[in-house]
Amino acid sequence: MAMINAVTDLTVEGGIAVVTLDSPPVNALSADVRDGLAAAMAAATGDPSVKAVVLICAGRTFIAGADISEFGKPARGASLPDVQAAIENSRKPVVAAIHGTALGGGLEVALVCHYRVAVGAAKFGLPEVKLGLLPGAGGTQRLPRVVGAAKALTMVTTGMPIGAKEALTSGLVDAVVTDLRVEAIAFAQRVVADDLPLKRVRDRDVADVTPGMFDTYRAANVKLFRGFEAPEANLKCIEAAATLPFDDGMAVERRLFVGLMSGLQSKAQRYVFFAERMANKIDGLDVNAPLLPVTSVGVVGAGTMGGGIAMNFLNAGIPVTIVEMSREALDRGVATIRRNYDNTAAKGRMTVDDVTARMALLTPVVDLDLESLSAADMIVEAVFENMDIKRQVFAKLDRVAKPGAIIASNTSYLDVDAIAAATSRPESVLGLHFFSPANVMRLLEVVRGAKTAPQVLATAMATAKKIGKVAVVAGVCDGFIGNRMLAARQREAMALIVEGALPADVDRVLFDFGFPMGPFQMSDLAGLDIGWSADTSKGETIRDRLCEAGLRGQKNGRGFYDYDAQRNRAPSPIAEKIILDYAAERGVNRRQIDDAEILERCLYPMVNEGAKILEEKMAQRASDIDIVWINGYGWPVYRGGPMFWADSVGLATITARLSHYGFEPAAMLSRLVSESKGFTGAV
Ligand code: 3H9
Repeated sequence: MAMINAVTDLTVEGGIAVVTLDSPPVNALSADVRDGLAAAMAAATGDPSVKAVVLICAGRTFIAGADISEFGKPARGASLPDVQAAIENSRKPVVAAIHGTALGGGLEVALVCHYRVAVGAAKFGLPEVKLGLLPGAGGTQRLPRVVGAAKALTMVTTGMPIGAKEALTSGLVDAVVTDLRVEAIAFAQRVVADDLPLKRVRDRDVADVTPGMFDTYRAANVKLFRGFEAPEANLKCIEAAATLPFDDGMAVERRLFVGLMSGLQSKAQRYVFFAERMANKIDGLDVNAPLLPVTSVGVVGAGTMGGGIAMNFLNAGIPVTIVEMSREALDRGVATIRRNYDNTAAKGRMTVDDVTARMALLTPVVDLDLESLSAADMIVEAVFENMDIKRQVFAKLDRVAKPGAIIASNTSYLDVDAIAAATSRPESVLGLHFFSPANVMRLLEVVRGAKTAPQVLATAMATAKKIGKVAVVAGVCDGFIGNRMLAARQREAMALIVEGALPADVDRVLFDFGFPMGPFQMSDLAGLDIGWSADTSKGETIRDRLCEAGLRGQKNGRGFYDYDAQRNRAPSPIAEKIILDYAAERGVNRRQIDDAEILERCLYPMVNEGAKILEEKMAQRASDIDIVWINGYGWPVYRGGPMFWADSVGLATITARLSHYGFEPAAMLSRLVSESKGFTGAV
């Protein structure tokens, strides 16, 4: 065995040079890997005893892409195109041996090999679009020459990978094997023995091109691609592959790649990639400390939230006992879970057997004393959002839960320390704030109480990862990270409609910014009467008056908007009159409010609140706040989250505009401005 460099080995076995890359964690194409590959190819092609080359990776995966952490830094090491040319133009056949995920630059390296073999669990994709990019190493020109224009178009614009079976039928791999190394070497020997041709993908034609296919695809995905620059650039590259000679297509790819790479959207999306992984890390916690077991879970409450929470654990194969106070509520909750699974199965996204297996993991119990939860490792309370009720539940749980069990509340804004104080073991208590629908939304705020034990927190974070959530640690404060900042936005949105804007103006501005909907559409969707009661309503707020007038939001087709049977909306004249009357009673001289003011007044106070959250150490880092807003509230990922976005706008501008509108800028904002720094250091 010859060591080429720290991450590359070369052995020659039976006339086949086996080049092994070993650069944990994911064999990304760092300068070392590129250098190693270049040197290994030179050594293999220069060695007369070598008849063919196998390129394989050690560790958990084949090359998972370019090394994203190198982007934006000065270039060093061998260039990727040179390495690819050395492989593609080699007179000796090169076989890629693929396991794990061949993604991005990894697949682009595989595509310059003459043959590809893979294990059955391997995945293949060009996910650059998720980083606001396009495959910049020939992927957009070579992939359609192998799998056809239509499949390549879907793969590059969605970034979704395909499995080995599909890769085999579409010609992306030549064989699916079991013992990768052994069978890849045997494959290479066969290529040599049978004198099979050196198949260069670049020499093939693009199949599957139909007239108008690009315009049709563009039109069909308007909603999905709204606001993003990268999907259209990816589409243009596949169009170029379908219509231009290879080298001209490569030139189009390069030009569009460079444009995206230097733009703010890709910078934001690359930042989010690392921010998401960073969010799972807890400052000051020993990563090697043992975790508590979570092999069974209890859920208190089978309402919408409780049912959705239970599904997360069932999906991960963890048995759940779900308790309710009445048979009727329990049956309704279980039926909803079952219906959700049945719907998923009907769409072909899970099998009927999967549904049966998941339902078999669920034990529904009518249990006032909660004693059926005595064996659970983790218990999540999801009862009505009321402190007295929550404290009663926690006092009961304290009596029945086994020692060491984690006891969590799904509260969305209540004081987790006050809830923990209802038990004799506040160290075992924390908040797990799931977002609705809890089985769909990726975000989980993990609320660390004053007395929560580090091991309990670490176990909750690990469990969150296991059930597929993006977890962010929050401190105990009103609304935690997400709802606290949302409240700042809601206050301003309401003020704006009193001062002169209409709900549809505010919603339009925020939709155009990139949110899936504006605040008033969101209120209508959630229901205007949440937390409202006819008995206590005093008509003091616009919301009170809307509810008193029978407007409830989407659920009765009347809210800030009127809705028809297809949920098409039109601004409600009743709501508008209520707003105008309300303003008139307060002597407000309504004025024309422009879009810039709407945007600034909705978003800058959120940034200000985010700064206070950081000052108070309620979030560990600015990027955690961004992860909350992207995954829980529809903040457009291409704008990087509120704190990244604030940096891109400029904190001096934001501070000045906050003062202009009468807000007191957070001390942290003023400090950062005086130090010429940003929140994230990423812009
Ligand atoms: C590209 O290829 C451009 C090209 O077209 C050509 C340009 C000329 N770079 O996700 P995990 C780190 S663009 C650097 O937790 P998993 C990650 O930060 C790239 N680092 O593991 C983490 O570090 P830490 C196209 C990377 O098992 C650790 O690896 N490729 C990269 O859940 C583990 O990651 C992609 O977009 C990278 N490319 O998932 C693929 N990838 O431990 C991006 C990972 O310090 N990667 N890291 O937090 C993934 O999708 C997943 O990481 C993968 C593994 C599926 C591979």
